[in-house]
Amino acid sequence: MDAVALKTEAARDALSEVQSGMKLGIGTGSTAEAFIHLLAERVADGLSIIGVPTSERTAALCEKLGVPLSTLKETPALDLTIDGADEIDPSLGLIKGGGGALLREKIVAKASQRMIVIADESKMVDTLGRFPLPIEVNRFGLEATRLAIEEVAKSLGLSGTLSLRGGEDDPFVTDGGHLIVDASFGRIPDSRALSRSLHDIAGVVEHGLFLDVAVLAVIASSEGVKRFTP
Ligand code: ABF
Repeated sequence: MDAVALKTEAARDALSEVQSGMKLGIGTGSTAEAFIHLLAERVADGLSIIGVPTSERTAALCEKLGVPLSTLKETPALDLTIDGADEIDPSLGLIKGGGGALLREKIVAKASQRMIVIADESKMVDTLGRFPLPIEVNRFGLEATRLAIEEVAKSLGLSGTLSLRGGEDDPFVTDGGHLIVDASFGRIPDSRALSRSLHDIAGVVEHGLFLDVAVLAVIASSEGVKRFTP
C-alpha cells in the first residue's frame, strides 16, 4: 500500500471515534484531508457534527464537501480533534507544523477534550527531531527572535540551522499573519525543556512541539492499523 492509501486507512479507523452530536476539531494536511473526505461521506449519510477547522485550507475543503463548520468563537469547547503530524514519538509527543497551521492546530487541539493523531507509519520516530521543528514567529523583531532561538538551542546542547520558510525575499505567511522558522536541530532529547524555553522567547508565537496533547495515535502500516496510547 502506498502512503496515500495508508493515510486513508488511518483516517477511516479514526472516524469510528466520531459520533453524532460531536463538536469536532478538524486538522490540516494530506492525512487530515483524507479524513475530511471520509467524514463528508458520513455527513451526507446523516451524521450530525459541527466542525472547527484548523486552517483556511481545511475550511475551504470542508465547505466544498458539505461538512458543517463553526468557529472557536461560537464553539469554544470541542469534544474531539483529529489531525495529522510530522513526527510521533512513543509517548505521543508530536512535531507538527510542516503544513504551516501549527498555531491554530494547537489552539483547536487544546480546546478539545481529546486529540487523536492519524498517520502512516513513516511518521513514527524514537526521538523527535528528524523533521525540522517549525517555530511560528512574529514578523517584528525577527532577527532578535532568531538569535534568541539560537541561544536557547545552544543552552540545551542543540545546534543546527534555522531557515525562514519560503526564503528571506518571499517568506511563507501563516493564516495568523506570522512567519515560520524551521529549526533543524536533529534529535531533541529533552523536548519539554525546549518547549518551555521557546515559549519564554517574546517573539515566538508558538512552536510545533505538541507534548501531552494527543491521547491516541492511529497508525497505518502495510500490516494494518494499530492504535497507541501514551
Ligand atoms: C498537519 O499536516 C501538520 O501539523 C503536519 O505538519 C502536517 C502533516 O501532513 P501530512 O498529513 O500531509 O503528512 O497535520
